[in-house]
Amino acid sequence: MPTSSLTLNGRRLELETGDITRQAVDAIANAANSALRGGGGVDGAIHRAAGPGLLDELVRRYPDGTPTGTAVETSGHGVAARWILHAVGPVWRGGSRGEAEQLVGAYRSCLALCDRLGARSVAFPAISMGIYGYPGEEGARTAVRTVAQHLRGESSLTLVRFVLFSDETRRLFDAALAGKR
Ligand code: AR6
Repeated sequence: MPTSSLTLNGRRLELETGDITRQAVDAIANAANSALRGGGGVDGAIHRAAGPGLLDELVRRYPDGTPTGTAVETSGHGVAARWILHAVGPVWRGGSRGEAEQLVGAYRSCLALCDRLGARSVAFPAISMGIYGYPGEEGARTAVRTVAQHLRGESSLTLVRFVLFSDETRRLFDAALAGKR
């Protein structure tokens, strides 16, 4: 599927189908859990691609992990990106437990880290939309809206790319992006 994109304030928001571990961008985001000790899904793939130095850095710098709705950074180790942003999205529990605010928080924390680090490009997976069970349509809309809001303001970022692992997830993000045009 070809890349879809939207330009906001001279900055690009792109959608791509693929594997986030292979992205040549300044930073990639990881859909982690609050313990920050690795896991399945995209977290497992990133740890495999980065190598054992990633877990060593997480254990050393973040002994207590990080709360749901926040993110922390490490270096990229074996991946092409310079930084990995470990974001913790919510587990879906029906929608009345602050899940939406926590999902927004996970994306915003990554975007704020990018600005602090001076990153110009970042790639995101569909945080919480796998093992954590966040409903697809709502998750995609929240992700696109949160990034679009950030790109309309001041930021070091000139490119934000969502890297979607399946055609179904890609379709949900395409629909969310179409709603922004
Ligand atoms: N590149 C891009 N996206 C991917 C990749 C990849 N290589 N692999 C999977 N995805 P999930 P969550 C997609 O389950 O829901 C872990 O155990 C996947 O298809 O990885 O936030 C953590 O340690 C889905 O669309 O993350 C946590 O315990 C999206 O990434 C928990 O899972 C997110 O799915 C976090 O669950």
